[in-house]
Amino acid sequence: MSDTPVSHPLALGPVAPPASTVDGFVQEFLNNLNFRQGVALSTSSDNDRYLALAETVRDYLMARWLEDQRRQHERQAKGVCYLSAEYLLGRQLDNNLLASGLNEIATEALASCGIDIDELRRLEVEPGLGNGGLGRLAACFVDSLATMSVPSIGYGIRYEFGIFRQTFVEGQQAEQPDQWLAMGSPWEFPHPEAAQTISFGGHTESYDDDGTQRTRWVPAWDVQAVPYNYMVPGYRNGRVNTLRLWSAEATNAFDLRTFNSGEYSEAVRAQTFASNISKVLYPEDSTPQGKELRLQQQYFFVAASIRDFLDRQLAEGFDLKNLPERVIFQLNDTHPVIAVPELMRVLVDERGLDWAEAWEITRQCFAYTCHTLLPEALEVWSVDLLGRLLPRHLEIIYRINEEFLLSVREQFGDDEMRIRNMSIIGEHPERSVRMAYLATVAGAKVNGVAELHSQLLRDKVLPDFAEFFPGKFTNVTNGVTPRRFLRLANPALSSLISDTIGSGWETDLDRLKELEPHAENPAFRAAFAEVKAHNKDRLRDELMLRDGLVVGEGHLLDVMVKRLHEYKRQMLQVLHIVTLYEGVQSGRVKASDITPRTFIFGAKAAPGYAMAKRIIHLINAVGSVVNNDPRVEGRLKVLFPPNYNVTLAERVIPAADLSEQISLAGKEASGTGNMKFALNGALTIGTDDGANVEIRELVGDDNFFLFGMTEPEVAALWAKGYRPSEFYQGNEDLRRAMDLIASGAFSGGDRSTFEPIVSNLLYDDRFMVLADYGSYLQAQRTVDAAYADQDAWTRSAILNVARCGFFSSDRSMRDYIERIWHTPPSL
Ligand code: GL2
Repeated sequence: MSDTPVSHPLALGPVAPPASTVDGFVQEFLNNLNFRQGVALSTSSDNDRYLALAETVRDYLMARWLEDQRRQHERQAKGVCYLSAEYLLGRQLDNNLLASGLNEIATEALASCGIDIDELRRLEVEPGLGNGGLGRLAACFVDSLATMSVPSIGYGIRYEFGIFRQTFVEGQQAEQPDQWLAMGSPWEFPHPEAAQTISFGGHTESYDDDGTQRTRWVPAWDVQAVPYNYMVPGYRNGRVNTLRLWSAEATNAFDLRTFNSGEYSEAVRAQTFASNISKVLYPEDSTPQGKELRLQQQYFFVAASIRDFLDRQLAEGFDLKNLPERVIFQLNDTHPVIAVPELMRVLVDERGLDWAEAWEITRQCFAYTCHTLLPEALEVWSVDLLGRLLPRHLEIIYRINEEFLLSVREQFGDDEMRIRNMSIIGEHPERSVRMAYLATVAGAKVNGVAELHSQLLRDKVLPDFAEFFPGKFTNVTNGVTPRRFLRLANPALSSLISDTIGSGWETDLDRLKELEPHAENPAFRAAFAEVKAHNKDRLRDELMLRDGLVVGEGHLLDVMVKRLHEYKRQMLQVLHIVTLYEGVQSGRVKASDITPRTFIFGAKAAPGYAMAKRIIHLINAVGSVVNNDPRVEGRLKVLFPPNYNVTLAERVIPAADLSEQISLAGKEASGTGNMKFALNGALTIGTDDGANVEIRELVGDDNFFLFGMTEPEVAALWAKGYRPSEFYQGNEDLRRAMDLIASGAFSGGDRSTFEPIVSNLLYDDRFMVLADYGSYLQAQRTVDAAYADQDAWTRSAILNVARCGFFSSDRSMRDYIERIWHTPPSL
């Protein structure tokens, strides 16, 4: 920055946004088309137009964004730094038009230029920088924080390739790279001048600092972390928060001397190596892979974020002892937990605080959210790898552990078993750092993501810690943003709601309660049913256009969309479908007696997860047989559009009648799809798992199809010894369905194709599909009966909407603020 005094009145700011009129919008749009894209309207491509439109929306938000950044820096109010390796954002244009209230103006403005805005909306490739629920939750949270004017920054990684694009080749999943940046990304602002240098490897050494023995880290190599800023507009409140995603680049672009001497690939080696760090999102969902590059990604983004916060967000001369009054770093799962030793390192080695002071600060500045119950999903890093990549951090972790175990001994005596169980360092199968334990020891609070999950976390996953740290454990039930998943995804229902209870529910979702009395009004029920029919038509058009798939007319729409995971039990639904089909093809059941249903699946499998990929293959195989067998008379359809993502979710969810939430009790931490469906008026068929429990409590048993074992029943059956083949023997429908799959009926007579699925269910069945099959089928029959009374069904659907306001992510944010962050909104 130069020291030349500012004299021009315009330069004194704040900057003025373009006029909020159709003319103002047209002017700005054409400016962008001409001056940024370098094209005339008459010669512009659709992509030029999309980019210019996005830039125009941005321009309207810019003044507020700059102002909010300035204000936050000036006020230094306590804020949240949300550290998350994933943000599954979904399309930005729609959301930003909605948030800024520019929808009508923009539509009219573009129409006056001869452009249909809806065609441009379709061009946006959504940034898929996340795997599933966890990443989408982070995106909902930053939306809510902006809407509630909470000072906050989301920090993460700008993956060059997000979650892979899924296609099916002969029914089997194939993965293509997700080139979301190929056509340019108008929503990001790179700031290479604010890059941070992030180091790796090397060794540590102690030295004498004026009589004090200190340690320093002598790293072996480093990379540049370049921030890319994204706007996060609040919903019509004029607030614009920041999402800052880091991209890795080489420190010295490349070695020109080596290049000149002809060793081209050697010369760009460092560049390649560095940019690999943010190259691609790991596509494993819930199960960590323990790869070195993954740890590099994690350290890379948290180190850059902490540095960014300390160097650029704090006022000059800020006393670090007051850090807990200024910030809370929320750890979204264990992925960012290496931030704990990093902050310690910065405070002790770089800022010269003594250990005890630094620890006092650190343990108040972090809080940890756990998102799983699967023991194999709790991340651990081998000491060997961590020590090689981050030698100083390993030393710090050892010391944190030493002091922690000392205090455990003080309280519990020399109970070696307990000490071993609580140690941050595990010994088997190899010496490793248990990141969830580190987060629990360091975090001011630890939360689960639904009531049941938080309780199991306390009682089963971390019981020793819960006893040692009373008061540290809490719950915050997940939520979803009503802006994207109701207002944007379901315009017809949104209009009906606003016409009935007025506007304002978008930011005060409890107001949906006011719909409840209208469930008794036949005219309202008719209008609600019409909305559902309209949404089904929209989905029918979309799936035809996108994939050439045909949704059955007048069918019950039964939807299961989520990652493919054995614990989520897509296989239960497959067995249900095969049971229905087996009845018809064997002639025992008349097709005309079956409730017409279209089953929709959407699911990606981690590329290395063989069983999940087999299940995808089976679903497609069942679909192609069932959909083409004339005996079925078109009454059953199985559709599996590939590449399920946020954009498709926005079309599928509002159209659904039935939401499948059928995980084995005790395995799904929360689920968030379950909330989106209920809010859009689908009835749930589900187990007592995750947030299903809370959904059922709120909507009432009459409006929810419950089935399956409870978590204690699951535990008891395990303890007793689970033999799935007994369930197979004991249930004729199940036997017939399994036998039909095993016979090769869905694999052209080849019995080997799906044999691994069948034998896994018969002899292992970790997630107790066979044990819950009978109860699931029974519940599905109840669904059929309930659906026969359309009016009663609609009434239940309305009550689902009216009673699920609790699941707004705004409420989740209020809970975080009250129970964990203590950060008031700053207007
Ligand atoms: C998950 C849980 O599996 C899911 O139940 C939960 O709703 C989300 C958000 O809290 O987190 N954990 C996880 O690793 N992924 C999830 O979706 N990927």
